[in-house]
Amino acid sequence: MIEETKQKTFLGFDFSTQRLKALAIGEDFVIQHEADVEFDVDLPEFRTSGGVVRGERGEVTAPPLLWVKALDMVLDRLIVAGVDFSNVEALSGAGQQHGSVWWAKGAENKLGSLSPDDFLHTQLATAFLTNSPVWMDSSTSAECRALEEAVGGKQKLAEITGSTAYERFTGPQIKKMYNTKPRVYQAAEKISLVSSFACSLFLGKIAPIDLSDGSGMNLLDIHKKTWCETALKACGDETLADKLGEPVPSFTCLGDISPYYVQRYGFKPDCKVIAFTGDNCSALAGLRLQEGWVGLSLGTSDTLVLGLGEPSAPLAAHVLVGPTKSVPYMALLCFANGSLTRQAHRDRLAGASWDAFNELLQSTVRGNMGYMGIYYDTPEILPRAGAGRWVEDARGAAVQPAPQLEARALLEGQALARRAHAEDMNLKLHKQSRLVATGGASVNKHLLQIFADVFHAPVYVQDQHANAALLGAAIRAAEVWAETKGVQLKGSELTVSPVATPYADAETIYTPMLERYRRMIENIPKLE
Ligand code: 5FX
Repeated sequence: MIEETKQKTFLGFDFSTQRLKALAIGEDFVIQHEADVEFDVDLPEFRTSGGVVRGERGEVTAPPLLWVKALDMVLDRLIVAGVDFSNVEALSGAGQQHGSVWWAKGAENKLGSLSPDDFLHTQLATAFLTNSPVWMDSSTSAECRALEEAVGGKQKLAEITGSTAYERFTGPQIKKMYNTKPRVYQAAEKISLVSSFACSLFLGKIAPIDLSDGSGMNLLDIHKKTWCETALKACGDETLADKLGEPVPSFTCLGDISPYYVQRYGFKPDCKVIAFTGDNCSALAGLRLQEGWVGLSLGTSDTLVLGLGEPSAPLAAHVLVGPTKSVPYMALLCFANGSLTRQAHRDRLAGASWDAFNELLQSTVRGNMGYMGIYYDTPEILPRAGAGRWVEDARGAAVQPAPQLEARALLEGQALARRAHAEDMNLKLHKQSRLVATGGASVNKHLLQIFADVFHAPVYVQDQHANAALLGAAIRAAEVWAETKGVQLKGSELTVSPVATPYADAETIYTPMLERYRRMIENIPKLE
């Protein structure tokens, strides 16, 4: 008798700004199938541009029904791609961070009694009270200042919630709704994040907010892992805690998939739904980061995702509760001057060729004979400073050195900045630490070598999938499912060997340069 061996499948979804993406992996975490829906192109009836609708005063929203309809479509596309839903053991997802979904009264009932004969979007057409403010919204500056004041100042809010107040964070957004559209606020049965809203669609009831994405609201006490009463009071009224519900760890198995998907799509009745989380949190899982590791996304801007043991209270950047069991906290750091700045100086110093630029680098030594540079072509976020260029020699005198010295000064300066600010966020590098690079510039081995030396840690490249958040959603589904079942999955390591390892003397060269970098930024004019 031939025994059928069904490959266990895990699904991940990413409700991002411009599209809904879905992916299936096997027990070995290898990608089997993918599908996606692009909001502007596939759902033109919602009239979004880049997945959002822009108002006149910095308001940016998206219609939640667009996301619901996209789910109907992406599930069909997964079938066409070859996914057999009856093999899916568990699913999870990621969502753009900070956006809020305002559920109308009776919405949870609708979620719990969906008919398999009809589309989700027709059954949920009246489930939402308003368009969802999303992370690109910048209209809540007044609410931010008021929240900081109510809690006892910028520093205090950062200590409690992991971030000073930001316009796109959900607390200030809720406060604006409470002040300007009190009827929507009052009528809301529940308020979800995009991630927990998406999870609710699968669960058939309103899903709890997870602690990691919940840390992007300016409302969560990241130490106690409960809502901060003072922040809640400053952003709404006594009903807000109930509207938000109790937050749960991101690695919570929330239960079985709604019967809707069993009857309509052939999912197993016991397919597990794992709490969804924010896209950046999910990326940490997709990069398989551990405590003391660094995710390095080298794009237009450079974004670092850090695995932390303990939180810090940053006046810039964000600390979030960790999305996986092995990472108690994480940090998110964004440097505005990334690849665009690297390219502009490559063009200036070597013409439009990375090979020519890398030759310049090769003709210099590690530590650059003491030449150091800070290059901001665009105003910098970390530290907050205007555009400018500061280059000095070993004695600290301002200079304009030869092109090859500038080439190295630029890249070493960027890597030193990434390490200094990561350490300010409480990153503790240790013997097992590593950097996992993604993004366009992660193909440049010379750049990665500099990062390896400056961090004194090997650099790996995420080569399985460019979208770490999407992959992370499926991996989280697999890992949480395996833990609840007490089984070991074959899910493999990221890559077998690092693409760059630090030279033995790297620490001696770069530790003093880190101190010099700190002194240099002291003297750079800061923006408020
Ligand atoms: C992070 O704080 C952000 O606002 C963005 O990265 C969104 O999560 C993008 F979806």
